[in-house]
Amino acid sequence: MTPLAGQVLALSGGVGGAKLCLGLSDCLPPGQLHIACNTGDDFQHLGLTICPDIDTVLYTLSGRSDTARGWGLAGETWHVLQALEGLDGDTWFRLGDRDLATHLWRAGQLSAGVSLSAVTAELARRLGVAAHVYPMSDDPVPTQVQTDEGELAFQAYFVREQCRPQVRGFRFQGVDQARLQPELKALCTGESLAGVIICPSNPFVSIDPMLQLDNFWQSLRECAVKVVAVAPIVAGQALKGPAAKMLAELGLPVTALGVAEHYARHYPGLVTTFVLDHSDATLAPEIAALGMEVQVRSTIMRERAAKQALANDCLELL
Ligand code: FO1
Repeated sequence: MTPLAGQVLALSGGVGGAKLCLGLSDCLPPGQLHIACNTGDDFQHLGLTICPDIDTVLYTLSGRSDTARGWGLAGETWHVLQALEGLDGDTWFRLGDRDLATHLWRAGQLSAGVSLSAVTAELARRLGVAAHVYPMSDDPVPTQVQTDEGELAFQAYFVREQCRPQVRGFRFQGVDQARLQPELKALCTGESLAGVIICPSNPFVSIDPMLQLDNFWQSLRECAVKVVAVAPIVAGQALKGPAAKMLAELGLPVTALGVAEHYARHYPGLVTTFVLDHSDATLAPEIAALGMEVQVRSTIMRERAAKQALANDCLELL
């Protein structure tokens, strides 16, 4: 493909987003890729700041992730967790021994007053990640899941309750006061942005927290660059996580169309191009009727080559 002039911004949650980011980092020269990570999943646990989506992106881009489990590090051991169990400690959220090293290092930095942005940039450098990786904000914006059993903090819903409660809605606590990460703001207001890719991440709990922060989505729309969104639902199923269950419980079609409708309703005019999988090609006319250009591609990213191919497709669409 012809090299893109300018910077590429990807918005990513955990596993699905990180896979596309890995493909993008293979296709783009070092430094041209900027990744905004959702921090709505972040929380305090055992006195540590947990940043699941940042870590999934960093571990994936540095080749360290446990691809079977979908989170944490490959070759992990669990001695600390077992010892904690012996102390009757909180073990519902599992931190492996190697992952704990990341968390202890981050805790030290944060308690010394270093911002989450700076900690993330330094961690990326130490792990050998060339892409710029940013938290969406240095201010906490913890996602609260409104369910038939009341409001639950995101990880209580996701891990402790295994996404079992019925979802009614979401609240991004502090989103009205939080400021967008400064380098992301600069990307939106400068001249260098070539395009935006909304990764195939959960629209409700990975992408919405970012877009609703500090007028981010309006700023992106005003950049007048292409915004390519990749559907996280293929043939009515989320490849990972509760996106399909959430669509159903919120009364939206459990298809790529449901995701496109969500983006069109909440962020009118933002998504210029919607990418869906070949198996969903029949949805193209209905999605096009929402005012988006529709492109049909292979969106399942099992092998490295499939990640690179989808990344290349997205870059060509920019
Ligand atoms: N997910 C689980 O299902 N169970 C866990 O015990 C768990 C621990 C964990 C530790 C560190 C980390 O970075 C992620 C972890 N995750 C765990 C994944 C995480 O809860 C979710 O994948 C994301 O928040 C959703 O993107």
